[in-house]
Amino acid sequence: MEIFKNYINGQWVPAKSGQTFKNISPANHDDIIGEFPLSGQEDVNEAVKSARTAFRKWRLVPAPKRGDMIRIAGDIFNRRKKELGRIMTREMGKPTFETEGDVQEAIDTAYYAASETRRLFGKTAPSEMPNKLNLSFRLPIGVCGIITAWNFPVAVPSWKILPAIAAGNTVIYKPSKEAPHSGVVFAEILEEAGIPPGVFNVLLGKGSMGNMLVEHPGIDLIGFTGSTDIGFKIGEICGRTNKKCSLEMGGKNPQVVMPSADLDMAIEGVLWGAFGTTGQRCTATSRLIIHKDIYDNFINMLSEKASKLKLGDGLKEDTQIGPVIHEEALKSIDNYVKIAIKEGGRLVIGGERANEGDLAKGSFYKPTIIADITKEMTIFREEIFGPVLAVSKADSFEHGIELANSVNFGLSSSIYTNDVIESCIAMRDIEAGITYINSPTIGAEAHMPFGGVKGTGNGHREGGWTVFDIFTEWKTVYIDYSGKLQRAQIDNY
Ligand code: UN1
Repeated sequence: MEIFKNYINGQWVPAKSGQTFKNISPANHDDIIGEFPLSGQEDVNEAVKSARTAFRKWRLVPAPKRGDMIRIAGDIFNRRKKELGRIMTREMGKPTFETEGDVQEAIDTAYYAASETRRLFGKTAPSEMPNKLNLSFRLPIGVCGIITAWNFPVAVPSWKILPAIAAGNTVIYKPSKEAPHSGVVFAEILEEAGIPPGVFNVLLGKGSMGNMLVEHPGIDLIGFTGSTDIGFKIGEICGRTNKKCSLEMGGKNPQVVMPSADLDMAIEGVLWGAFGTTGQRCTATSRLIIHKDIYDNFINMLSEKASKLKLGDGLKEDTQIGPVIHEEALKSIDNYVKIAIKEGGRLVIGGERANEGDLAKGSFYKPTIIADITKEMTIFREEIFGPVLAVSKADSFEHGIELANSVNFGLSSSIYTNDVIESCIAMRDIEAGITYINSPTIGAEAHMPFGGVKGTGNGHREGGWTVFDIFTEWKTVYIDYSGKLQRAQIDNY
């Protein structure tokens, strides 16, 4: 069996305790991917020491030079795209066309972050006083702890890690325990790109080790993508330990469909938004809100297409939908479906595990549509993270927007309409960080701000230029060349 290691200070090392954990493929439980170090406090201390030491030099490397290395990392991600795609599919399940897309997002992020190193603009402003210059510019923050989920094992970490390093920070990265191999390849790529020892470190392990990172006084910032429960806990610890903290948490993303929409296109949109990545995206379409005039017809057309989606091992060419991540997730998804039916939801298709033929080897769940969901019901409100779509009826456009907003999350959203007034009102009034007009809730682009409102986030935006607001802070400088003491607020008034 392949044995994997941590990457600390440019060295590949086992956990100090010698302990390991195994990871298996969700598409085939007999396929053991390897043994990974189960890191603990000593490993965290070592990585923090390495990242702190490296920070002293890395912050002084000119930003465009740091950008050159990030650009090379983008080239290597590109070169290894197919191979890395297969590694990711094997460990987390989504089909290779999706995992290659995931790597593509990292490539785009690398090139974007590299170019931003020549554009980390500061500002100058007039002084209140003569012969004085006021300016303000960005500086890196220090050591960043990055903790991410398994569903985008390369793209989501790249959104944080690459801009963090480009801006002059150093990083300790804890990949999810369900996607550790992708984390190892991430380190191999940055190593080959010439990122110096200690600037980027990878620690493999479980949630308890992530907690050690969040608690560690030698870490200045935590960047997290994952569940709302864990995110809120991280936020509390970062408040107590005074760390900057950027949280990307759950979603309950709606697609609203109005009668004026191109219905075939709206169906294609919801099929991809709800069942792509087996519904395991924080941006997944988990609620479909249909205007009453087209409600029955739309559900019929949609369920016919959804029941034909091909489930299978993501490594097979013809697979459209992969497994869910593990048995525990499958049980939780199934439990949500049972609750929905008990609360009065109408099961249209799916609602059970898929175990025909080879599917029995893994954790597969049939694409599921449950109609007549009202806003009081559990599956209207709670994130399921699986291939389950809750369908609700809207009496009017205004009611559709009200339903869209009647949850505690606000990441992504979508409306299908050909009415210009409805689309403008939706852009303004849907409570979400992202609104798509006539396209599904998934598919954010690397150079645009990404993040959510309400229970989804804590006010930060990754992606695009805004990610540098997370990974830098402002230094203000006053240069007085008057040759005498000028007292602000006193001599000039
Ligand atoms: C996530 O699910 O955590 O917009 C990120 C999208 C992808 C990213 C999803 N580009 O769906």
